[in-house]
Amino acid sequence: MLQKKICMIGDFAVGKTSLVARFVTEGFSDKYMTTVGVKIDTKIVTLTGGQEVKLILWDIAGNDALTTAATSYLRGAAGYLLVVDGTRRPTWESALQLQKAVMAAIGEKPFIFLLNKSDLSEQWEITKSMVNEQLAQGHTIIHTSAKMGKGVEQAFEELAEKMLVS
Ligand code: G3D
Ligand code: MG
Repeated sequence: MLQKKICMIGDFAVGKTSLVARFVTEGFSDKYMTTVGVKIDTKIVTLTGGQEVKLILWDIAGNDALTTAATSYLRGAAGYLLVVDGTRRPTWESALQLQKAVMAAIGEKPFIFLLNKSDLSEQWEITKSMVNEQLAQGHTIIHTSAKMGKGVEQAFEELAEKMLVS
């Protein structure tokens, strides 16, 4: 079966681990911790054309010194999810910086911005114009809530589709 590595990218506490946990517990999951501070989950998804692909999900474990833009973490990734905490605007600025850093490290690969914690709409700090600026550049943005399970499956599946056509 086709296998594709996906990296979770973004600041501390934006919800990377929660998104992976939400996604993989809806199906079968293998999980193991490497010695390098990375947690790896796998999940098989079926794409719209019926093709199956095994997603290998890489997530930084705990408060290791390793950062999500580290080359050792990114190596071999077919795509990545840039996670933003919608209630903390600096995490959005971070994601934009990280996207440039990741592209410099591994070249142009499919990615999607996730505006996570969409259930906390009263504390929302991401404006429409910030979103529109990215959309105008052809980037994909999906609102997610790891807490409510909203948009999570869509996010991983849409990235999988992008990786297979690229
Ligand atoms: P990280 O892996 O990016 O560091 P985590 O982030 O997945 O550990 O999440 C950080 C905190 O945000 C956690 O809270 C988690 O429960 C919370 N969180 C993650 N996703 C959502 C979401 O969609 N909505 C809300 N309301 N909270 C979310 P704690 O308190 O456990 O540290
Ligand atoms: Mg984490």
